[in-house]
Amino acid sequence: MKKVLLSLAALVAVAGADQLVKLKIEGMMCPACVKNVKGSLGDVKGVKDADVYLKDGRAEVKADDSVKPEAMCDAIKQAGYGCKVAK
Ligand SMILES: [Cu+2]
Repeated sequence: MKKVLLSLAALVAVAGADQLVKLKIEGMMCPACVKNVKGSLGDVKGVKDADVYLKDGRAEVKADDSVKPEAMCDAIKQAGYGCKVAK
């Protein structure tokens, strides 16, 4: 039993790692767009925080390591904006 608990703790530690993903976003025209994009990103499971920059047309997303950047872009595209993962 003790062994199981220990490996569970190790799993949580691994899953708890964060990544910072940079996205290029097209089509944002005003603060409402920023809000839409932020909201869409927030709906993606594992996303913890998102900074969206209207003037630069980009976003920085803090998320769990398990989240695929493509999933973030898909959510933004569904909201009607263009999105590419910036490298
Ligand atoms: Cu707008």
